[in-house]
Formats: sequence, structure tokens, C-alpha cells
Amino acid sequence: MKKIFKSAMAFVSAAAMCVSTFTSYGIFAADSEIFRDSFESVEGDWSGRGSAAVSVSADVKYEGSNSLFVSGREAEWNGATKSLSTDVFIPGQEYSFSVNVMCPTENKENLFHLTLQYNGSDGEAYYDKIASGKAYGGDWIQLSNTNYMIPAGASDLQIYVETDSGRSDFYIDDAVAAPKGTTISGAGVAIPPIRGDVTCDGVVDVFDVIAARIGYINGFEKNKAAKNADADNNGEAAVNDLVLIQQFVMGEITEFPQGEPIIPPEPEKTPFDYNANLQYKAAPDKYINEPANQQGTIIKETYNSINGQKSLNVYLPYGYDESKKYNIFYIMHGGGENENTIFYDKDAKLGNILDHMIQNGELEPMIVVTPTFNGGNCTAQNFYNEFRQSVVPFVEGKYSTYAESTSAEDIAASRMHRAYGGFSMGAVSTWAVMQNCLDIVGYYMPLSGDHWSGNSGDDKARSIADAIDKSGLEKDEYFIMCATGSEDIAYPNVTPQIEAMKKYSQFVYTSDFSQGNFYYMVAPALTHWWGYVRHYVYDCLPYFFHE
Ligand SMILES: [Ca+2]
Ligand SMILES: [Ca+2]
Ligand SMILES: [Ca+2]
Repeated sequence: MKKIFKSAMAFVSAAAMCVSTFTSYGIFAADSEIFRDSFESVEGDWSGRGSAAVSVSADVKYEGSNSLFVSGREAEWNGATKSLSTDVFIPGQEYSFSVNVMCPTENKENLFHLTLQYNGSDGEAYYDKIASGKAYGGDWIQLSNTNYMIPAGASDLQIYVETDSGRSDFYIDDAVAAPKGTTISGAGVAIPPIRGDVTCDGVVDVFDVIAARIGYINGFEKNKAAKNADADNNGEAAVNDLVLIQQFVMGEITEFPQGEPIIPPEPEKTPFDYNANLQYKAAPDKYINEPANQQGTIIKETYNSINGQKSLNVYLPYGYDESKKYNIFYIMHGGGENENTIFYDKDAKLGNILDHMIQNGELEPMIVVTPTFNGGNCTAQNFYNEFRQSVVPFVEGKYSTYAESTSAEDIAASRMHRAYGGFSMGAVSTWAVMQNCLDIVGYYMPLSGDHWSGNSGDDKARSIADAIDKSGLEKDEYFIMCATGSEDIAYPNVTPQIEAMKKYSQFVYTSDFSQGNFYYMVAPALTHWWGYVRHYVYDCLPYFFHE
């Protein structure tokens, strides 16, 4: 530890010298700069790249009062961009570039790139990294390269700031270009977390003892400071850490011991207010007809599945934050429909309903995915293979769910945060997923469709009951919320299966999932149509993910 701390100290003081020397140089050299965008009042000629948007923000800044806020990113390469003229930036010549960047999410590590997109003389688009740097949430860093050569023959030059992975919002400030060799002052490189470094300057010294004392009394200004103040790394900054920092600074210890980890207690969950006898209720008209103020994002994704290349849509709730974990609901379309039906067909438009429900606190923010059983050798009945092998790993490797990784163990461990449902043939696929994927899915919502296994209601019920027995799951480890309309063409097929299921001990019939695990909501007079079925989702989905 001491060794790391010493080298970090040497490095940081060298960096500090550079900064102080060149701050003044930077000011006097301003005349020779090619451009300096400080975002004090306007975005200048910067714009959003991809689906990102940029705007001047007074929330944070590297210098001055404002910076440029980059939000709405849906891919790594989305960010802030600016075109460069080849009259000024001559291909084959070198220039100095610098920009300061900051991701506001605490404890988030991001690798940022300043990249040049250009067309080569062969007409192809190329992407060349000018400078890269790792930043820790909340800290400004500088991306700079004093001698970057614009590739010979390049045209259509655009520089942009992007991240190596993730879609976090970020800020940029003081984007500067200057003649080659010019050192442009900036935020410097990231200072990694160092135990005991409460001031977050890369050095552990007497100022950290003072900052630790103040912090223990008043709280720490930054998460990073609180983390560094936890000198024994046991998960809590406490008085014994202050003593350790003091001892370290006085040379009584040369490294920090590892403390016994403190596991924070799980926050007490307030029990969900279930209705044991849930009745059909249509969503308010405005959930259907008016956009919510706080809208989620629907992202179309293409992936390589065991059934060939396919597409699906991912609904991310408003304010989606990849540092948080989300429950996930996969919902499947019916026959003759596709992955776009549920979010884009005028009779379904489920995204709008989800937006309103989440905005009004009727539904916890969650991710909703609409895959398809169309394509390749896939059918509603065998989609569960693709679901397990292709869809879940693809989606949950990319978006933040309770799956710690896409390993089979981690997917299984997060099963109570994963739901599957569907309408009509999508309900057929739901029962098949239940029969074959009980180990990775905890909640099921078959809507207007029965299990295609055997002929009688009892055959169908027994097939599910047998799968449950084989899984070894307890009765409070799987939950089924069925629904249909009394005039629905599926009603005569679904009802005998439900009545048979009621006779099996694996199913405890009630919509109060603190007491049972299985329910069938029948909506009076409704027929086989998304315009009704979307209301079943409105009624049933809030009952998921509380057990
Ligand atoms: Ca500024
Ligand atoms: Ca320090
Ligand atoms: Ca501690």
C-alpha cells in the first residue's frame, strides 16, 4: 500500500506542477488556439451524436459557470460532436486537442474517448481515437493529445466524445484545439480511489486526517471521499478508520488492515397491498390517449439468436440508470403479430400505459422486453429455447437487471426478478416457458391462451404441476397471473385448464401472492383483442415482483 501511495504521490505532484505551469501558459496562449468552446452560454457548433441531446447546463462545470450536458444516449458511440473544416485542420498535419469530461453518477467508472470520425480517400468511414481516459463518477478528467495527426486524405472530419461502454449521461467543458505541441491546461488524469485519501487528491497526508474528522461529524461531500475514508475497507467509514488514517500519516502503520466486512441490512420492504380477488378494471383513458410527462425509452435491438438474426424491443423506464438494478418483464405477441406489435400497434401501445403507471407510482420502474417467436425454426411452443440461450443473455448482458452476469448461475439466482407473459399464441409460449424455464423465471402472465400439452384441462394442468415437482421449487417461488375475457375465443380452452389446476396442490388459488401463487382474472364481456388485453397487463403487472 505504501508503495502505491508513494508512487501515486510522486505522480500527482508532478501532474500538479504541470497544471500550475500551464494554466498561465494557457491563458497567454489563447490567441494561438484554433478554438475554445467553454459552453458558458451556447452549445456552439456542438450537437448530439446518435440519439443523444446536448444542452448548456449550470449544474456543474469544469471552468466558468456552465458546461455542456450530454443525455439521452442509447449506445456507447452516442455523445457530443463537432465538425472540423479541412481548411483549418489540414489532413496529414498534427494538432493539439483537449476536452474535459465528467460522468455525474457516483462510484461509476467510465472509459471516455475523444474520437475522430472521417472519410478516407476510399470513401469509407473511419473512427480514430484521439485521446482516452478513465474517470470515476463525479470527477472531471481531461482527454488530451498534444500531437494528433489528422490522417492524410481524410475528409468530413467530426470529433466526438463517447464512452467505451454504457449509456450514462455526462458533461464536457473547455473543448480546445491548438497548434501541435501546445499543452492545454485541463482537469488532468483520474485519481483512483486510495484508502485514507479523504480529500481525493491522490495523497494520504495530514489534510486527510482533518477531512476525515470533519466528515465523521458532518458527513462526506462525495461518495468517493466516504469510500476512501473507510480505511479498513469494511464497508463503513467509522471512528476506527480515523484512528488508522492518523496512524498511517504518523508512520505508525505502513498499510491499512482489512476490517471485518459490515453487511448493510436489507431495507425493510413494505408489504404490497394485494387484493385477494382481483377484478378487471380498465386503465384510465389518458393512459391510452395522452403521453406521460415522464416517458421511458423504447430501443430496437438486433441480436444473433439460435434461430438466426432477430430483433426485439426494450422499454427502459424514465430515468433508467445503469447503476441500479431493474426487474424485467418479457412479453410475447400473438399469432400473425411481431416484436413491434405490443409497443407500436395502435391497439396495444403498452409503452404509454407503462409510462403513466410508473410516473404515478403504480408500478416500480422496470424493463419490459418484446421479443418474437417468428423467424428461423422458432414457434410459440419452442421459443423457450431461444429465450434461455439467446434472448436473456443478450438483453441482460446489456441492460441492468438483477442478473449479476449472464452465467447460468447468475440468471437462475435472479429468477424472482424476471417475469414472462404473452397474449394468445404468446400465452402458449408463456406456458411453454413455465414448463421449461422455471429455473430462470419466477412470474408468469398467460393472457387469453392455454397450455398446448395434452387435450384435456387435466392433461395441461398436470404437465405444469409435473414441471414444478421436477424443479424442486416451493409454492412461494413461482407465481401465475392468468387473464382473459368471458367472450374471448380462448375462454373455453383456458377455463378447463384453470379449473383443473385448482385441484393440484402445487397451485394455491388467490391473487394475494403473500398467501398463494395462482389466479385467473376474467373480464366480463371482453373479446380476443389487444385493445382489451393491454388493460389486463395494467391490472396484473403491479402484482409481480413483491415476493
Ligand atoms: Ca465552462
Ligand atoms: Ca488526500
Ligand atoms: Ca471502516
